[in-house]
Amino acid sequence: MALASSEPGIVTADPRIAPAVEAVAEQGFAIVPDAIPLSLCRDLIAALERVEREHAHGFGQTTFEGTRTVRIYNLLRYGAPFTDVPVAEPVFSIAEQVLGEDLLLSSLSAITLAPGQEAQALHSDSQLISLRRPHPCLMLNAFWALTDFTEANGATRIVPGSHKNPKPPKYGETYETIPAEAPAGSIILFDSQPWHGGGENRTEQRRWAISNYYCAGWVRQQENPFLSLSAETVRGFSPALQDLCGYKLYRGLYGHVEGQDPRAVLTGEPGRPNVWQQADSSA
Ligand SMILES: O=C(O)CCC(=O)C(=O)O
Repeated sequence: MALASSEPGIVTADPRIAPAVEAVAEQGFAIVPDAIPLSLCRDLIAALERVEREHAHGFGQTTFEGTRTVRIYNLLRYGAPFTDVPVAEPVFSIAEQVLGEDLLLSSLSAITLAPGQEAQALHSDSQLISLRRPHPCLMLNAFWALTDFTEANGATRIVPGSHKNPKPPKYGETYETIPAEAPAGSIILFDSQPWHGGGENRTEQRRWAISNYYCAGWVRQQENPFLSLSAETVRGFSPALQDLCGYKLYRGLYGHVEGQDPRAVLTGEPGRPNVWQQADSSA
C-alpha cells in the first residue's frame, strides 16, 4: 500500500487511491494525473526506441493489433526501466485494492500508435471469458500515457458505464464513446469489462503508451512469464516483481511446486508457508 506523509510523524494512505478505486467500480475507468514523473516517461520512450531499433520491431500484422502500431510484448525481458513499471505507486496499490492481494501481472507491453493508425474495434477485455456479465473485476489495465493522450492522436476510446452492460460490443460496430484525454504522466485505468479501443491517430506524432495489465491471482495471465522470461532474468527482479510474475502462491495454494513456494524454488531462499503449513501453525 502506498503511504504518503502529509505532516512530520503522520503517515496516511495516498489520497489518489480511494477515488480511483471508486471510479473504476462506478464508471469502469479512472484517470490518475501526475502518476508518472515526466523524466521516467522520457526514459521509457528512449528505451522503447532503442528496443524497437535493436530488435527490429515493426507494425502489427493484424487489424486488431494495428497495422500502423508498434506493439512490443514481454517488456520485462528488456530490464530497466521497464521493471519499475508494474511495481510503481500509487498504481500498484490501486490495482491491489481492485483485484485483491496475490494479484498478478497479466502482461506488460508497449502500444505505440503511429500517424495514420485507424481506430481499433471496440471490445471488452473479458469478452473471451465465459462468465455472465457484469462480473467481478478480473483484470485491470493501467495504461501509462508517456505522451499526451488527445482525441486527435488516438487516446483510448471508452463507453462510460459499459462495464455494467450485460453484453460485450458487437465486433466492428460503431458506438458512442469518449476519448480518455490525459496529459503525459497520467495513468488511465480500466477494468476488464468496459467497451473500449484505441482511437485514430490523425496527427504527425506517435502516441506512446505502456499497457501495464494486472489480473486477479486466480485468473490466467495473458503473457506466460514462465516461458517468456528466463529463470536467470527473473532472479534479477525485486521480490515484489517476482511475486507479480507468478512466483508466489495464490492463497498459499495455487501455483505450488511440489508443495513449495515457487519463489523459493527460483531463488533457493527459504519459502513462505503454504496453506496446509499455515493451518498447522495456527492450530
Ligand atoms: O491502444 C489503446 O488505446 C487501446 C488498446 C487496447 O485496448 C487493446 O489492444 O486491447
